[in-house]
Amino acid sequence: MRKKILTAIATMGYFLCIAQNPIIQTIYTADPAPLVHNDTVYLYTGHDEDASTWFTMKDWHCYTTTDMVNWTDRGAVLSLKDFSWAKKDAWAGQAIYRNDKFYWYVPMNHSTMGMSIGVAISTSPYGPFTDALGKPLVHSGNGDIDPGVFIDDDSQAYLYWGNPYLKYVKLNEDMISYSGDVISVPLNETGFSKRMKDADKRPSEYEEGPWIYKRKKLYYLAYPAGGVPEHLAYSTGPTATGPWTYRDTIMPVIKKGGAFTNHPGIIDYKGRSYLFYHNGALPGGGGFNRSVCVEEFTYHADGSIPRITNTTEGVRPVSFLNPFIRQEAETIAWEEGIETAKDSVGASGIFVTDISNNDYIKVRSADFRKGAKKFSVSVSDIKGGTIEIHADSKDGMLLGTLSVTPAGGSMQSCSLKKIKGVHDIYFVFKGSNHNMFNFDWWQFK
Ligand code: FUB
Repeated sequence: MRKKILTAIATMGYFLCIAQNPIIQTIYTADPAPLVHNDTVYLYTGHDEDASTWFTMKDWHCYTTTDMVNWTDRGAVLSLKDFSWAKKDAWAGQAIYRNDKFYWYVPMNHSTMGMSIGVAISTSPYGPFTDALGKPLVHSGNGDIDPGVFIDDDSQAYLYWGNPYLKYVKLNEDMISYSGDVISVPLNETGFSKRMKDADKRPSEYEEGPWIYKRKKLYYLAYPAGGVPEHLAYSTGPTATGPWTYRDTIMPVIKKGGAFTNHPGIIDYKGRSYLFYHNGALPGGGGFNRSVCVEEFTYHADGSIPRITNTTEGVRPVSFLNPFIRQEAETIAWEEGIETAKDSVGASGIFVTDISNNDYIKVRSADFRKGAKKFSVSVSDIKGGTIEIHADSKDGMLLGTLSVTPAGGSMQSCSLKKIKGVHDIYFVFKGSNHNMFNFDWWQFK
Protein backbone atom coordinates (compact mmCIF):
# COMPACT_ATOMS: atom_id res chain seq x y z
CA MET A 1 0.00 0.00 0.00
CA ARG A 2 2.71 2.42 0.98
CA LYS A 3 4.50 2.24 -2.35
CA LYS A 4 1.21 3.08 -4.04
CA ILE A 5 0.52 6.00 -1.70
CA LEU A 6 3.95 7.44 -2.18
CA THR A 7 4.09 7.05 -5.92
CA ALA A 8 1.01 9.23 -5.87
CA ILE A 9 2.68 11.67 -3.47
CA ALA A 10 5.69 11.88 -5.77
CA THR A 11 3.51 13.34 -8.50
CA MET A 12 2.51 16.19 -6.20
CA GLY A 13 5.73 18.20 -6.30
CA TYR A 14 4.43 21.38 -4.73
CA PHE A 15 2.69 19.47 -1.98
CA LEU A 16 5.98 17.74 -1.20
CA CYS A 17 7.92 20.99 -0.90
CA ILE A 18 5.78 22.41 1.84
CA ALA A 19 3.94 19.52 3.39
CA GLN A 20 4.05 18.84 7.08
CA ASN A 21 0.45 17.61 7.26
CA PRO A 22 -0.49 14.84 7.55
CA ILE A 23 2.24 14.34 10.12
CA ILE A 24 2.46 10.56 9.66
CA GLN A 25 2.82 9.13 6.16
CA THR A 26 3.86 5.50 6.80
CA ILE A 27 0.33 4.34 7.72
CA TYR A 28 -3.15 5.81 7.97
CA THR A 29 -3.71 7.26 11.44
CA ALA A 30 -6.90 8.65 13.03
CA ASP A 31 -8.40 10.00 16.25
CA PRO A 32 -5.36 11.83 17.66
CA ALA A 33 -4.91 11.88 21.44
CA PRO A 34 -1.81 13.92 22.34
CA LEU A 35 -0.39 13.71 25.85
CA VAL A 36 2.27 16.10 27.14
CA HIS A 37 4.45 14.35 29.70
CA ASN A 38 7.69 15.90 30.95
CA ASP A 39 9.34 17.43 27.86
CA THR A 40 7.73 15.20 25.24
CA VAL A 41 4.49 15.02 23.28
CA TYR A 42 3.19 11.45 23.14
CA LEU A 43 0.71 11.21 20.30
CA TYR A 44 -1.57 8.20 20.55
CA THR A 45 -3.57 7.46 17.43
CA GLY A 46 -5.96 4.96 15.97
CA HIS A 47 -4.92 3.11 12.85
CA ASP A 48 -7.10 2.73 9.76
CA GLU A 49 -6.20 -0.46 7.97
CA ASP A 50 -5.20 -0.04 4.32
CA ALA A 51 -8.02 0.15 1.81
CA SER A 52 -10.68 0.04 4.53
CA THR A 53 -14.30 0.54 3.58
CA TRP A 54 -15.38 0.82 7.21
CA PHE A 55 -13.67 1.93 10.46
CA THR A 56 -11.60 -1.26 10.35
CA MET A 57 -9.17 -0.66 13.18
CA LYS A 58 -7.19 -3.24 15.09
CA ASP A 59 -4.53 -1.39 17.05
CA TRP A 60 -3.37 1.96 18.39
CA HIS A 61 0.00 3.57 17.66
CA CYS A 62 2.29 5.98 19.45
CA TYR A 63 4.49 8.74 18.02
CA THR A 64 6.63 11.18 19.98
CA THR A 65 8.20 14.56 19.40
CA THR A 66 10.07 17.24 21.29
CA ASP A 67 10.02 19.77 18.44
CA MET A 68 6.51 19.31 16.91
CA VAL A 69 7.86 18.56 13.42
CA ASN A 70 10.02 15.43 13.67
CA TRP A 71 7.91 12.48 14.87
CA THR A 72 9.45 9.26 16.15
CA ASP A 73 7.45 6.14 15.39
CA ARG A 74 7.05 4.01 18.54
CA GLY A 75 4.94 1.38 16.81
CA ALA A 76 1.65 -0.28 17.68
CA VAL A 77 1.66 -0.10 21.46
CA LEU A 78 -1.86 -1.39 22.15
CA SER A 79 -4.07 -3.74 20.22
CA LEU A 80 -7.43 -5.51 20.30
CA LYS A 81 -5.42 -8.63 21.11
CA ASP A 82 -4.55 -7.10 24.49
CA PHE A 83 -8.23 -7.30 25.50
CA SER A 84 -9.49 -10.88 25.69
CA TRP A 85 -13.10 -9.68 25.52
CA ALA A 86 -12.76 -7.43 22.47
CA LYS A 87 -13.96 -8.47 19.04
CA LYS A 88 -13.24 -5.47 16.78
CA ASP A 89 -13.28 -1.66 16.45
CA ALA A 90 -10.16 -0.20 18.07
CA TRP A 91 -11.66 3.29 17.92
CA ALA A 92 -10.84 6.64 19.51
CA GLY A 93 -9.27 6.70 22.97
CA GLN A 94 -7.16 8.87 25.25
CA ALA A 95 -4.25 8.19 27.61
CA ILE A 96 -3.37 10.08 30.77
CA TYR A 97 -0.59 9.97 33.37
CA ARG A 98 -1.23 9.58 37.09
CA ASN A 99 0.82 8.25 40.02
CA ASP A 100 3.68 6.87 37.91
CA LYS A 101 1.38 5.05 35.52
CA PHE A 102 -0.21 5.66 32.15
CA TYR A 103 -3.93 4.86 31.82
CA TRP A 104 -5.32 4.48 28.34
CA TYR A 105 -9.10 4.44 27.83
CA VAL A 106 -10.20 2.85 24.56
CA PRO A 107 -13.53 1.76 23.06
CA MET A 108 -13.96 -1.65 21.44
CA ASN A 109 -16.74 -3.90 20.34
CA HIS A 110 -17.24 -6.49 23.07
CA SER A 111 -17.72 -10.06 21.86
CA THR A 112 -21.26 -10.15 23.28
CA MET A 113 -22.21 -6.70 24.65
CA GLY A 114 -21.42 -4.27 21.83
CA MET A 115 -19.36 -1.10 22.15
CA SER A 116 -17.69 -0.83 25.55
CA ILE A 117 -14.80 1.10 27.08
CA GLY A 118 -11.73 -0.64 28.42
CA VAL A 119 -8.70 0.69 30.27
CA ALA A 120 -5.10 -0.39 29.75
CA ILE A 121 -2.20 0.38 32.13
CA SER A 122 1.52 0.75 31.67
CA THR A 123 4.43 2.12 33.67
CA SER A 124 5.87 3.50 30.42
CA PRO A 125 4.23 5.74 27.81
CA TYR A 126 5.57 3.32 25.18
CA GLY A 127 3.92 0.32 26.83
CA PRO A 128 3.59 -2.56 27.06
CA PHE A 129 0.02 -1.71 28.06
CA THR A 130 -2.11 -4.43 29.62
CA ASP A 131 -5.84 -4.68 30.16
CA ALA A 132 -6.35 -3.46 33.74
CA LEU A 133 -9.62 -5.26 34.37
CA GLY A 134 -10.04 -8.18 32.00
CA LYS A 135 -13.47 -6.72 31.23
CA PRO A 136 -14.90 -3.33 30.21
CA LEU A 137 -14.67 -0.43 32.64
CA VAL A 138 -17.87 1.01 31.17
CA HIS A 139 -20.77 -0.46 29.29
CA SER A 140 -23.88 1.71 29.36
CA GLY A 141 -25.20 1.38 25.82
CA ASN A 142 -24.08 0.83 22.27
CA GLY A 143 -22.93 4.41 21.92
CA ASP A 144 -20.07 3.86 24.36
CA ILE A 145 -17.29 5.15 22.12
CA ASP A 146 -14.60 7.83 22.21
CA PRO A 147 -13.59 8.09 25.89
CA GLY A 148 -11.94 11.35 26.91
CA VAL A 149 -10.25 11.60 30.31
CA PHE A 150 -9.44 14.59 32.49
CA ILE A 151 -7.99 15.09 36.01
CA ASP A 152 -9.12 18.26 37.73
CA ASP A 153 -7.01 20.43 40.06
CA ASP A 154 -8.63 18.77 43.08
CA SER A 155 -7.45 15.35 41.76
CA GLN A 156 -10.93 14.21 40.80
CA ALA A 157 -10.73 12.39 37.45
CA TYR A 158 -13.57 12.29 34.93
CA LEU A 159 -14.23 10.00 32.00
CA TYR A 160 -16.46 11.43 29.27
CA TRP A 161 -17.64 9.49 26.21
CA GLY A 162 -20.42 8.77 23.76
CA ASN A 163 -22.25 9.04 20.47
CA PRO A 164 -25.12 9.98 20.13
CA TYR A 165 -25.21 10.64 23.86
CA LEU A 166 -22.61 12.36 26.03
CA LYS A 167 -22.03 10.74 29.39
CA TYR A 168 -19.50 10.90 32.17
CA VAL A 169 -18.45 9.19 35.37
CA LYS A 170 -16.19 10.22 38.22
CA LEU A 171 -13.18 7.92 38.17
CA ASN A 172 -11.75 6.74 41.46
CA GLU A 173 -8.15 7.52 42.33
CA ASP A 174 -7.09 4.08 41.02
CA MET A 175 -8.29 5.26 37.58
CA ILE A 176 -9.67 1.80 36.81
CA SER A 177 -12.98 2.03 38.67
CA TYR A 178 -15.60 4.73 39.23
CA SER A 179 -18.03 5.90 41.88
CA GLY A 180 -21.55 7.14 41.50
CA ASP A 181 -23.89 6.94 38.57
CA VAL A 182 -23.20 7.29 34.90
CA ILE A 183 -24.45 10.83 34.22
CA SER A 184 -25.97 11.88 30.89
CA VAL A 185 -25.13 15.45 29.90
CA PRO A 186 -28.20 17.36 28.60
CA LEU A 187 -27.53 17.96 24.92
CA ASN A 188 -29.51 21.18 24.69
CA GLU A 189 -29.15 24.24 22.49
CA THR A 190 -27.51 26.36 25.20
CA GLY A 191 -24.80 23.83 25.77
CA PHE A 192 -24.17 22.42 22.33
CA SER A 193 -26.01 24.57 19.78
CA LYS A 194 -28.83 23.39 17.57
CA ARG A 195 -28.38 20.62 15.01
CA MET A 196 -28.80 22.17 11.57
CA LYS A 197 -29.13 18.89 9.70
CA ASP A 198 -32.80 18.09 10.35
CA ALA A 199 -32.43 14.59 8.93
CA ASP A 200 -30.14 13.68 11.84
CA LYS A 201 -32.98 14.12 14.34
CA ARG A 202 -30.52 14.96 17.07
CA PRO A 203 -31.10 17.75 19.54
CA SER A 204 -27.70 19.44 19.35
CA GLU A 205 -24.54 19.81 17.34
CA TYR A 206 -22.65 17.40 19.63
CA GLU A 207 -21.70 14.21 17.80
CA GLU A 208 -18.86 12.31 19.53
CA GLY A 209 -15.17 12.45 20.53
CA PRO A 210 -15.29 14.65 23.70
CA TRP A 211 -11.92 16.24 24.58
CA ILE A 212 -12.01 17.95 27.97
CA TYR A 213 -9.38 20.18 29.57
CA LYS A 214 -8.98 23.23 31.79
CA ARG A 215 -7.19 26.44 30.91
CA LYS A 216 -6.89 29.20 33.48
CA LYS A 217 -10.28 29.06 35.22
CA LEU A 218 -12.30 27.78 32.30
CA TYR A 219 -13.19 24.18 31.40
CA TYR A 220 -13.29 23.34 27.70
CA LEU A 221 -15.15 20.54 25.97
CA ALA A 222 -14.19 20.15 22.31
CA TYR A 223 -15.94 17.67 20.04
CA PRO A 224 -16.76 16.68 16.46
CA ALA A 225 -20.09 18.33 15.68
CA GLY A 226 -22.94 18.78 13.29
CA GLY A 227 -23.26 15.23 11.91
CA VAL A 228 -21.30 14.14 8.89
CA PRO A 229 -19.32 15.73 7.43
CA GLU A 230 -18.19 16.73 10.91
CA HIS A 231 -16.71 20.03 11.95
CA LEU A 232 -15.02 20.65 15.30
CA ALA A 233 -16.75 22.78 17.91
CA TYR A 234 -16.44 23.58 21.60
CA SER A 235 -18.37 24.49 24.69
CA THR A 236 -17.08 25.87 27.98
CA GLY A 237 -18.17 25.69 31.58
CA PRO A 238 -17.27 26.75 35.12
CA THR A 239 -16.65 23.15 36.28
CA ALA A 240 -15.60 19.83 34.78
CA THR A 241 -19.24 18.81 34.69
CA GLY A 242 -20.62 22.03 33.22
CA PRO A 243 -23.12 23.51 32.91
CA TRP A 244 -21.84 23.82 29.35
CA THR A 245 -22.27 26.84 27.13
CA TYR A 246 -21.84 26.43 23.40
CA ARG A 247 -19.05 28.70 22.13
CA ASP A 248 -18.23 28.22 18.44
CA THR A 249 -16.83 26.15 15.62
CA ILE A 250 -13.12 25.42 16.07
CA MET A 251 -12.41 23.93 12.64
CA PRO A 252 -15.00 24.07 9.87
CA VAL A 253 -15.71 21.01 7.72
CA ILE A 254 -12.56 20.26 5.72
CA LYS A 255 -13.70 20.64 2.13
CA LYS A 256 -10.62 19.49 0.21
CA GLY A 257 -8.95 16.30 1.39
CA GLY A 258 -11.21 15.91 4.42
CA ALA A 259 -12.61 12.77 5.95
CA PHE A 260 -16.31 12.80 6.84
CA THR A 261 -15.31 12.50 10.50
CA ASN A 262 -12.92 14.73 12.41
CA HIS A 263 -11.53 14.41 15.92
CA PRO A 264 -9.95 17.02 18.22
CA GLY A 265 -6.96 16.71 20.54
CA ILE A 266 -5.84 20.00 22.11
CA ILE A 267 -2.64 20.65 24.07
CA ASP A 268 -0.26 23.39 25.12
CA TYR A 269 3.40 22.56 24.58
CA LYS A 270 6.50 24.73 25.03
CA GLY A 271 4.37 27.86 25.28
CA ARG A 272 2.28 27.23 22.16
CA SER A 273 -1.21 25.81 21.67
CA TYR A 274 -2.01 23.05 19.21
CA LEU A 275 -5.07 21.42 17.68
CA PHE A 276 -4.60 17.85 16.44
CA TYR A 277 -7.25 16.54 14.06
CA HIS A 278 -7.52 14.13 11.16
CA ASN A 279 -8.23 14.41 7.45
CA GLY A 280 -8.28 12.08 4.45
CA ALA A 281 -5.57 13.81 2.49
CA LEU A 282 -2.92 11.15 1.99
CA PRO A 283 -3.16 9.50 -1.41
CA GLY A 284 -5.65 6.64 -1.12
CA GLY A 285 -7.10 8.46 1.88
CA GLY A 286 -10.70 9.32 2.71
CA GLY A 287 -13.35 8.67 5.31
CA PHE A 288 -11.96 5.29 6.30
CA ASN A 289 -8.29 5.97 5.51
CA ARG A 290 -7.54 8.98 7.63
CA SER A 291 -4.41 10.82 8.68
CA VAL A 292 -3.53 12.87 11.74
CA CYS A 293 -2.58 16.54 11.29
CA VAL A 294 -1.71 19.42 13.61
CA GLU A 295 -2.17 23.22 13.59
CA GLU A 296 -0.90 25.86 15.98
CA PHE A 297 -3.29 28.48 17.33
CA THR A 298 -3.46 31.30 19.85
CA TYR A 299 -6.31 31.71 22.30
CA HIS A 300 -8.03 35.09 22.23
CA ALA A 301 -7.55 37.24 25.32
CA ASP A 302 -10.97 36.20 26.66
CA GLY A 303 -9.99 32.53 26.44
CA SER A 304 -12.00 31.78 23.32
CA ILE A 305 -10.54 29.52 20.64
CA PRO A 306 -10.11 31.09 17.19
CA ARG A 307 -11.42 29.45 14.05
CA ILE A 308 -8.59 27.24 12.85
CA THR A 309 -8.03 26.42 9.18
CA ASN A 310 -6.55 23.10 8.14
CA THR A 311 -3.27 23.48 6.23
CA THR A 312 -0.74 21.28 4.45
CA GLU A 313 2.10 23.39 5.89
CA GLY A 314 1.35 22.40 9.49
CA VAL A 315 3.42 23.87 12.31
CA ARG A 316 6.82 25.45 12.98
CA PRO A 317 9.52 23.64 14.94
CA VAL A 318 9.68 24.62 18.62
CA SER A 319 13.24 23.41 19.05
CA PHE A 320 16.13 22.08 17.00
CA LEU A 321 17.00 18.46 16.45
CA ASN A 322 20.46 17.47 17.71
CA PRO A 323 22.23 15.56 14.90
CA PHE A 324 25.24 14.76 17.13
CA ILE A 325 23.39 12.23 19.25
CA ARG A 326 21.91 8.94 18.13
CA GLN A 327 18.71 9.69 16.23
CA GLU A 328 16.33 6.92 15.30
CA ALA A 329 15.88 6.47 11.54
CA GLU A 330 12.13 6.40 12.22
CA THR A 331 12.27 10.01 13.44
CA ILE A 332 10.65 11.59 10.42
CA ALA A 333 9.26 14.96 9.35
CA TRP A 334 8.26 13.65 5.94
CA GLU A 335 9.11 10.54 3.95
CA GLU A 336 8.49 8.87 0.67
CA GLY A 337 8.46 5.14 0.01
CA ILE A 338 9.79 3.65 3.22
CA GLU A 339 8.01 1.56 5.84
CA THR A 340 8.65 1.10 9.54
CA ALA A 341 8.70 -2.26 11.32
CA LYS A 342 9.24 -3.53 14.81
CA ASP A 343 11.83 -5.93 16.19
CA SER A 344 13.26 -6.75 19.56
CA VAL A 345 16.54 -4.83 19.17
CA GLY A 346 17.29 -1.13 19.24
CA ALA A 347 16.16 1.50 21.72
CA SER A 348 12.58 1.62 20.54
CA GLY A 349 12.53 -1.67 18.62
CA ILE A 350 11.34 0.18 15.51
CA PHE A 351 13.42 0.54 12.36
CA VAL A 352 13.01 1.80 8.80
CA THR A 353 12.63 -0.87 6.14
CA ASP A 354 11.34 -1.51 2.61
CA ILE A 355 13.86 0.98 1.24
CA SER A 356 14.06 1.32 -2.57
CA ASN A 357 15.65 3.62 -5.11
CA ASN A 358 14.71 7.30 -4.64
CA ASP A 359 12.85 6.75 -1.38
CA TYR A 360 13.77 9.38 1.17
CA ILE A 361 13.41 10.57 4.75
CA LYS A 362 13.30 14.27 5.63
CA VAL A 363 14.33 15.47 9.09
CA ARG A 364 13.65 19.12 9.92
CA SER A 365 15.72 21.74 11.67
CA ALA A 366 18.89 19.85 12.58
CA ASP A 367 21.29 22.20 14.34
CA PHE A 368 24.84 21.48 13.15
CA ARG A 369 26.24 24.34 15.22
CA LYS A 370 29.91 24.77 14.29
CA GLY A 371 29.95 21.85 11.90
CA ALA A 372 29.71 18.16 11.13
CA LYS A 373 32.20 16.18 9.07
CA LYS A 374 31.17 12.57 9.46
CA PHE A 375 27.92 10.61 9.15
CA SER A 376 27.35 7.14 10.67
CA VAL A 377 24.46 4.72 10.47
CA SER A 378 23.35 1.51 12.13
CA VAL A 379 21.99 -0.88 9.50
CA SER A 380 21.10 -4.56 9.13
CA ASP A 381 19.88 -7.10 6.55
CA ILE A 382 22.08 -5.42 3.97
CA LYS A 383 21.67 -6.17 0.28
CA GLY A 384 23.44 -2.97 -0.66
CA GLY A 385 22.59 0.59 -1.61
CA THR A 386 23.66 4.16 -0.92
CA ILE A 387 22.42 6.98 1.24
CA GLU A 388 22.87 10.44 -0.21
CA ILE A 389 22.79 13.14 2.43
CA HIS A 390 21.29 16.38 1.06
CA ALA A 391 20.76 19.71 2.79
CA ASP A 392 17.46 21.61 2.68
CA SER A 393 15.77 19.76 -0.19
CA LYS A 394 15.80 16.34 -1.81
CA ASP A 395 17.98 17.79 -4.57
CA GLY A 396 19.77 20.26 -2.32
CA MET A 397 23.51 20.39 -1.63
CA LEU A 398 24.98 16.87 -1.55
CA LEU A 399 26.90 16.65 1.69
CA GLY A 400 28.07 13.07 1.29
CA THR A 401 27.28 9.63 -0.05
CA LEU A 402 27.41 6.56 2.13
CA SER A 403 27.72 3.20 0.36
CA VAL A 404 26.08 0.63 2.56
CA THR A 405 27.64 -2.73 1.71
CA PRO A 406 27.06 -6.24 3.09
CA ALA A 407 30.77 -6.41 3.99
CA GLY A 408 30.62 -3.11 5.88
CA GLY A 409 28.94 -4.49 8.99
CA SER A 410 26.25 -3.01 11.16
CA MET A 411 27.93 0.40 11.66
CA GLN A 412 28.96 2.24 8.50
CA SER A 413 30.21 5.81 8.00
CA CYS A 414 31.19 8.35 5.40
CA SER A 415 32.86 11.73 5.44
CA LEU A 416 30.90 14.88 4.69
CA LYS A 417 31.30 18.31 3.21
CA LYS A 418 31.38 20.43 6.31
CA ILE A 419 27.95 21.75 7.22
CA LYS A 420 27.17 24.41 9.84
CA GLY A 421 24.03 25.95 11.27
CA VAL A 422 20.41 24.78 11.08
CA HIS A 423 19.27 22.71 8.10
CA ASP A 424 16.61 20.26 7.02
CA ILE A 425 18.34 17.00 6.08
CA TYR A 426 17.20 14.55 3.42
CA PHE A 427 18.45 10.96 3.41
CA VAL A 428 17.89 9.91 -0.19
CA PHE A 429 18.28 6.20 -0.91
CA LYS A 430 19.77 5.05 -4.23
CA GLY A 431 20.36 1.59 -5.63
CA SER A 432 18.92 -1.19 -7.70
CA ASN A 433 18.07 -3.50 -4.81
CA HIS A 434 14.60 -3.49 -3.40
CA ASN A 435 14.76 -3.60 0.41
CA MET A 436 18.39 -2.44 0.25
CA PHE A 437 18.88 -2.57 4.04
CA ASN A 438 17.12 -1.94 7.30
CA PHE A 439 17.98 1.42 8.85
CA ASP A 440 17.95 1.67 12.64
CA TRP A 441 19.64 4.92 13.59
CA TRP A 442 22.06 7.66 12.46
CA GLN A 443 24.44 10.21 13.95
CA PHE A 444 26.65 13.06 12.70
CA LYS A 445 30.07 13.82 14.16
O1 FUB B 1 -12.24 6.04 14.38
C1 FUB B 1 -13.49 5.46 14.53
C2 FUB B 1 -14.52 6.51 14.89
O2 FUB B 1 -14.54 7.52 13.89
C3 FUB B 1 -14.18 7.27 16.15
O3 FUB B 1 -14.47 6.55 17.31
C4 FUB B 1 -14.95 8.51 15.95
O4 FUB B 1 -14.58 9.55 16.79
C5 FUB B 1 -14.68 8.80 14.49
O5 FUB B 1 -13.47 9.48 14.34
